[in-house]
Amino acid sequence: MTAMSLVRNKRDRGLIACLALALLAFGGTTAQADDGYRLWLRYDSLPAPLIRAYRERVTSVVVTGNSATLDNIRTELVNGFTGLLGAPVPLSSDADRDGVVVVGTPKSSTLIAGLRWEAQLARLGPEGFRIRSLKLRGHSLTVIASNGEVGALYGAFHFLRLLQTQQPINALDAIQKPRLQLRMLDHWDNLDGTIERGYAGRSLWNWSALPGTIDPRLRDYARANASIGINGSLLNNVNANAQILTANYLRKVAAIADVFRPFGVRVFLSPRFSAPMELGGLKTADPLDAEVAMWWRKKADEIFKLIPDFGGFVVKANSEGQPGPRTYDRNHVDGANMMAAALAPHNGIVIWRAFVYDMKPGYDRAGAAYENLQPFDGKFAPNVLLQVKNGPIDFQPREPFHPLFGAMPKTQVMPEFQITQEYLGFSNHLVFLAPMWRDVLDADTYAKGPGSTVARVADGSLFKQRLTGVAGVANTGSDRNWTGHDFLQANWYAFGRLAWNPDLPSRQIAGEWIKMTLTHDAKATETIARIMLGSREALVDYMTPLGLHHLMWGGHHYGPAPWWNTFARDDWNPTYYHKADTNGIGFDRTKSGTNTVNQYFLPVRNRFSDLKTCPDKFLLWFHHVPWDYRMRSGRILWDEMAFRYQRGVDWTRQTRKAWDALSGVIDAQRHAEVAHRLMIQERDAVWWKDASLTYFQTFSKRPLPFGVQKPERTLEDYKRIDLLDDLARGKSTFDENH
Ligand code: GCW
Repeated sequence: MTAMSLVRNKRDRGLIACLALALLAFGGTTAQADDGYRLWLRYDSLPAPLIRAYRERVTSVVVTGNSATLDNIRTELVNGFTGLLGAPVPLSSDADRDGVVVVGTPKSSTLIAGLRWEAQLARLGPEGFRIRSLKLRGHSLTVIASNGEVGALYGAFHFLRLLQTQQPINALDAIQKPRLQLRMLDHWDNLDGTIERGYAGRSLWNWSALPGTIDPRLRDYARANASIGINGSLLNNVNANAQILTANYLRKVAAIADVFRPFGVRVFLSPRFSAPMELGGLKTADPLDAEVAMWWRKKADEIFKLIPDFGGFVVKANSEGQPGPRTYDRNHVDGANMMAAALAPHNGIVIWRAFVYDMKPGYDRAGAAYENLQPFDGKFAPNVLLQVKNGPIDFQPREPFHPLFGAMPKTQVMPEFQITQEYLGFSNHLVFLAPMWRDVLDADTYAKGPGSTVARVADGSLFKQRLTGVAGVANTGSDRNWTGHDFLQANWYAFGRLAWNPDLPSRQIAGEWIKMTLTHDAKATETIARIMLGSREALVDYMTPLGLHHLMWGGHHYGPAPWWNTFARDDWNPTYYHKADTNGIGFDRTKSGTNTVNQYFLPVRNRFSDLKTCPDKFLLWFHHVPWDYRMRSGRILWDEMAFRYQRGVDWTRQTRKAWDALSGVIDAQRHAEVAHRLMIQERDAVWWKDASLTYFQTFSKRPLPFGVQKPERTLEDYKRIDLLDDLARGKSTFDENH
């Protein structure tokens, strides 16, 4: 009994092969094959009527001045316009005719200096920009200006996006400024080229070839980030190897930083807390030891000498076996502030992770970070940010917002999202994550009364936070299309867009991405947007409905294993999280249980605590509920759960059909790739539903309600499926012949 034999795989594989062949034969008329490498920066030519309209407004590009960033702007605009408008758009030196696009800063461009926009540009900062259509000396121009060259680059990408998404450009008057200062991708990349929780190939950093050989792909990575405003990149795993701080590796890091700099991306590193012992030969890494502090100061000096704009450290300490200050009976503030003091003279920062939990008898992991960190509010140095995961457990398909948001008014807090899909079907499942992040950003903490949303905590407006930021654990890798599944490029894109403006609606982000990446066909765009916007709820339905969480196979976290109870650490076992018994199911976090619901402000606390007001989506997160409990839908809990699992499966089937119908619209290569992964997604959804319901049924002892398909296997069969072999071999999809 194997995973693949769970589905009618042969028939499905045959179907997809036929489809791919048919598309290869006939697809040439509609769309060329595409390997996805170009992401959302494709610049294929627009429809003829639009080209005619845009050409009046885009006749040449004027970017004066010399710098690597200005070079990037020139290249991007010339390539972009030429591609989109189907004929060369040249560079010129003067704005002496209609349709010239002028880009730069008051320093780089005398034309821009002459506009006297200083006051406004100053308010927008070095990354903000203004775009205006105006008349100058009788000519119609478009001016893209910023106080900083990177801001001008962001403006150039913004303007290109207007064309890519077919917006009007003749009467522009737009200003934009990023709402969050640090917009970071965190790479959990190991020095041996593997990526922890990475599902799209190997690390993009080729450490053994650096610094001598620079993979051109590094530039493309930085460029893609700049196009969506991402300005920071943590290069190594937070489960850190001390070697990254050796002189040898720092030279390699500096070479990467040189490539990223002209795109406005600064590098960060994750230091191992015990590095003074491992690299410096000290007897301790005690943060209050003078020699230790001195070692870090010298290390910081060394780094900044090589990389003057180095961002700083991201630290995982005393978490999941990592060393930290508590190893020496010190606390998190002692550790963070010691490192902050080393970086402060160079304007570097420390991002201290709040992902800290210990195991005590009868303890609730969901309350751990709050218990560990909240008492230190107001104690962290001014160049420290506390990085808090979106939810209190660990990047589950659905969690309520983390109770630390709003609870540390005197601490600079930044959210951490996971773009890579550790718990969400790896790179095999199509799930658009913007709606999930929106849920968290829009969640009202009530920390200062109504309207105290997580977005307002993050952007600093709620507590006048000086440094702000957001991090996303990257889903990129060496796969040709960067993210394994073509659709998961949308999550990289969405992360950048939300980091720039945490109020952007998911629908808008999806719409932009589809038009830039897949198609302009109106009907197809609508279908694809519908798929993307419904995908997260569907995944929650077929994996962990009604507030269930952490039911994944131990270790690799791919398939269902709600029965799993063999880890020595209780809180790594799914049984710890669902607590199913013959009476019911769910984790009681109210007064009658662990009472960690108490960490939320009123009235959120009461809303979650009361069974009557707790939203269905969080029901089993906060409550242990009897199987025959009457739900809002009128169904009893068991039936509702089964119904939701089925609904998730149904979605995957409908989605496959809808995608198949787009075969003439999307290029053959990406269409077939996506179709293949949707087949896997359906297979997995069925597997999740059947394994979970079969297992939970041993407690509920109730029949499946009408309309829910019967599982084909026994519980013992489901328990025997073991994917460890495939995953250990580094495959991002199952072996077809497993
Ligand atoms: O989600 C868990 C992952 C670990 C990860 C950890 C963390 C980098 O299973 O692989 O380690 O979170 O965020 O530190």
